[in-house]
Amino acid sequence: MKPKVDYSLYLVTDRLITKGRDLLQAVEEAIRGGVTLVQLREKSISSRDFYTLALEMKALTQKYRIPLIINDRLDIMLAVDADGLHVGEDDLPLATARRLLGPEKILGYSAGNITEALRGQEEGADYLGSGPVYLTGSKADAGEPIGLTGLQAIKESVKIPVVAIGGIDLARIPKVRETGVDGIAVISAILGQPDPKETSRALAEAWRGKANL
Ligand code: TZP
Ligand code: MG
Repeated sequence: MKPKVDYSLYLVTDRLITKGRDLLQAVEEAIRGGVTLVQLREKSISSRDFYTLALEMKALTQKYRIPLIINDRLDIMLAVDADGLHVGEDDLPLATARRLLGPEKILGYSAGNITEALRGQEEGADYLGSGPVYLTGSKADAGEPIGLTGLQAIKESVKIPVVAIGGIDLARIPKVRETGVDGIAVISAILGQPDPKETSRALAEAWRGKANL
């Protein structure tokens, strides 16, 4: 049986945003602060370096018993036996990825509109990453923000979990949460901050509706 996944605070990595600090250390602090799953998403990196980093990230996420998702690279996902794969429109087709992954692994899909969301659900995605909700400085080709209205429309069109991504920070959490989505995915709101542990704790508390914003 596929384990039930807590998508509430989804950390997506970018080793270039940690301002010189070690990525693994920053991710460990973030997990200790309350991150519920991690996606290793690294661009401009050799296959060998990606593989080595993925192995290290696997050991880390295993230590804290949270899932590790690999962005795009099915070969690396299989090589390190990660918990899942995240693909977008320009990557391997979902059905192909699902066939190679088997039924037990988590398969995520980037959906920026209802058409893509329905396709993702139809073709075997376990969850959708939807955005960018707001403007983001972390993905050059992210496209126009879909806003809270676009996000809510996607959430209401599918049965699988939807994770909001793009420009989400502490102050924006209440409004994002009101759309009914299952979690938030962030890069800079955690890895771009000086204290990833405290920032993650604040984001997790805000998601649970406990913070004073
Ligand atoms: N996909 C859509 S927006 C985005 C990705 C990977 C970047 C999110 O980064 P940030 O810093 O949380 O806006
Ligand atoms: Mg991709």
